[in-house]
Formats: sequence, structure tokens, C-alpha cells
Amino acid sequence: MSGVCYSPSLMCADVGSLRTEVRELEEAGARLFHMDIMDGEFVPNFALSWADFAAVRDMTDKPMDVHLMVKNPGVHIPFALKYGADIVYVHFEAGDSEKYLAIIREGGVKAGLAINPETPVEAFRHLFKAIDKLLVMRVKPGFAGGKQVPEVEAKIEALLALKPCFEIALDGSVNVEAIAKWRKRGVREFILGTSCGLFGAGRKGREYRDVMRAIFGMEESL
Ligand code: S6P
Ligand code: MG
Repeated sequence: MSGVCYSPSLMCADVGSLRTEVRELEEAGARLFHMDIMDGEFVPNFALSWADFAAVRDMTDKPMDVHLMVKNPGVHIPFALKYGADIVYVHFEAGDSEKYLAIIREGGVKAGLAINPETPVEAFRHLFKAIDKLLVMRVKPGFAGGKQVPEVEAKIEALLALKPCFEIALDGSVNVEAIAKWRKRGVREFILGTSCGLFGAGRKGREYRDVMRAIFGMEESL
């Protein structure tokens, strides 16, 4: 398998059957599990709970990230550290990113910054050294199946051109076209939701393995 990391977003899975879902996704080739935590304030929705996170942690040895879409990351970071997250993403737009990134690193895990589609690179460039991973949102956060914001394409291009010292992951509206395009240009992590057909109606009864194999196969032909 290549160095590309395909990370299923578990808020899109059958949350009532997480044990089966995690096992099947692992067998299908998932390298990391993406866990969305929302507070109903930073975004108008709720996704997974810390109980879900802890349960999945017990089910898998694969790395797990947590994408905090919350107004007050300070309340949630301790849970992420306690429950064994490997990467914690705080949103730049929630404020105080420098402080939170430092707390995450001090906790011994990778410090991730998530950025909304409208946030320009210049706004967080001063934080580059504090970031281990950058989660670039291609959609307005809060929901699966969101509409891709076209302006994000230029931002990803600009980020790659800067050859940053952190890894870049793409989240939201990651369809097969986006994977093909950005994999070729050097992006090494993709959060898989409904747009690529892994979850939701697009799956049309196929097994996770079939969808993932199609994505891996596409990569070989690049
Ligand atoms: C959205 C969340 C994401 C979604 C993922 C869904 O706010 O952060 O991680 O779970 O984007 O993917 P898709 O392909 O349905 O947009
Ligand atoms: Mg996410």
C-alpha cells in the first residue's frame, strides 16, 4: 500500500454498530479513524460523543484523530488526551490557536489545526511551526455531504507550494476526483465520507472493501 492515508469519518458510519463498522473499515484498509466532535455552537450540529470516541479507542489499534468543531477547545482537549487521541485538531476560527496547539503538543500528541474554507493562508502563517497537521476543510464544517467551496482549491495549491513542514489532510467533499487530483500533487491524507461513496446512499450496497479498493486502484493508475 502507498504512503497515502485514507481515513474514514466515523460520523458517517452506522454509529449504532460501531464495532462492526470499525472492523469492516479496518479490513477494507482504513489507516486512521477520523472522529468529529461538535458542540452545537461552533457549528449548528452534534456528531460523535466522547463515549463513542472511548468505545472506538477500545476497538482498534489504528491511530485516531479528533476534529474539534467546538467554541471552547479548552474544555475538550483534556478528553481527547485522556481517551487516547493521536492527533487533535482545533479550529483556527475558534481563537487562541497558539495556546491550544501548545497544550496538545505538551500532551504528547500531534497538534492539528483545522481551517474553514474562507480562512486564508496568511491568517495562520505565523502558526506554521506550531502545527504538526493541517486539516483543510473543503466545505463549511458541521455536516456530511456539504457543498464544496471552489475557492479552497487555490488555497490547497498555495499551501503545497509553500512546502510546509506539517502534513496536510483534506476534509469535506472528498470525492474521487478530488483524491485523484490532490494525490497527484502530493496530498497524503484524505478524510472519506459520503462524497467518495464510502458511506451513505452512494455506497449502494457495496462493501467498504470494494469502495476502498476502487480508490486504491485509482491511485495505482495515477
Ligand atoms: C464535517 C466533518 C467531516 C465530515 C466529512 C464527510 O463537518 O468535519 O469530517 O464527516 O466531511 O464527508 P463528505 O464526503 O460527506 O463531505
Ligand atoms: Mg471532520
